[in-house]
Amino acid sequence: MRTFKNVKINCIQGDIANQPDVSAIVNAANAELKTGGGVAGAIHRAAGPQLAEECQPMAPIKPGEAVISAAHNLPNNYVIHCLGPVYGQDKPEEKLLADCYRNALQIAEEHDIDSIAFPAISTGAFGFPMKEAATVAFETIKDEIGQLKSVIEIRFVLFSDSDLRIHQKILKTIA
Ligand code: AR6
Repeated sequence: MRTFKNVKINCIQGDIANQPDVSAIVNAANAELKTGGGVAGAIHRAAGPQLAEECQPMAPIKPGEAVISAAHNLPNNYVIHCLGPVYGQDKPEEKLLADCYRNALQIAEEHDIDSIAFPAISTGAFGFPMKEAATVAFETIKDEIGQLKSVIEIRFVLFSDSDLRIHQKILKTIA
């Protein structure tokens, strides 16, 4: 766990679709804002079909963009959907991934959200190397932290133990 300017950042191993104590969870979405594999599949399954219905008019979104919806059958208040870059295809990848984190936090602020859980966007089907993605995520969040007023807790939910360890290690090194 690290605290920057009163904002707590922590990393846990778990399922992003089972974080009942945060106000918003972030979806590693597809452009169409439909269900899919990985995070998008888990979130849409848990939220129910109304999630895709609500999102449909907002689609398609572009890499780096974020949009917000209700959470339907999920135990949260909101889902913030981010389209990460496909590694090796959507360029510059690092900027587009940073845009996801920046835009998600900005939307969270606009909705007075106090706690938000992120998955490791782009690191599954989209192929972003885990260490590089974690570095971009934490550096971007640290840069944004001075702008945050409502968000006081940021959680990273990693699927595997090795992904958790990578994130914990990189979080420690952020100056
Ligand atoms: N909770 C937390 N992390 C998870 C979960 C979960 N339930 N499931 C997977 N991960 P991905 P992307 C990890 O592929 O790379 C989808 O099919 C996973 O191990 O979900 O942004 C969409 O429809 C990996 O580290 O997202 C899009 O087409 C990370 O979450 C596309 O994949 C992200 O994996 C988006 O690809």
